Amino acid sequence: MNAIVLAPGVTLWREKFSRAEQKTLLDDVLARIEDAPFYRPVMPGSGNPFSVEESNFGALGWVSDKNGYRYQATHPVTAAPWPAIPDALMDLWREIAAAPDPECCLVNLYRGSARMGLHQDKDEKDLSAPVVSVSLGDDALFRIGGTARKDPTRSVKLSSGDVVMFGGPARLAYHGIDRIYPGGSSLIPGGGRINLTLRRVSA
Ligand code: MD6
Ligand code: FE
Repeated sequence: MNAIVLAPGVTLWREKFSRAEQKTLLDDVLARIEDAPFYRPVMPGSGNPFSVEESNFGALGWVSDKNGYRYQATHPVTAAPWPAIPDALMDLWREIAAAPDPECCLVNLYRGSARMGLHQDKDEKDLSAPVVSVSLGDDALFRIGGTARKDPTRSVKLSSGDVVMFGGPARLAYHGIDRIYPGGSSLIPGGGRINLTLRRVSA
């Protein structure tokens, strides 16, 4: 498929999931969310709420609370184990990642003015595996930089069905979501954007 290399180690596939595949994946995701509802994490220390709501699929979920960031096997509100990662996402990972199976699929829900500040994905023990992310719903302005916070950044609009992979020299690149463009997609009931981020956690 038409892979676009945005920077060394950063690859983008436009509409890797067709509209029909997006709908099937979304239905699967929302069914699993019934068992692991979105909740609003808070920042370590300050306790300020995230503007995104989150959940997870897989053996380990990424969570943030007053005590810090970590991976844990259970939902922080329901205490239930996370649902399994959808097959379509396992298939995607096996097609492009060239690494042992992912253990975490972080699910981010952006509504309204939700955004995600510039960050590194660095809570995983295995930094040799890439991180793979799938966008569904409204467009988003994604910003990527280098491995230092002060490095120059570039911005790219991500649309429903797009897939981004960070690996190798870009595994610890700073990145974030500056804004969502509301109302552009009818995929998600109630509007907004869902991002699914697949990660290998253990070495
Ligand atoms: C998002 N994505 O697209 C947030 N992380 O909503 C991420 O934080 C991300 O897209 C690592 C690799 C790819 C990503
Ligand atoms: Fe990230």
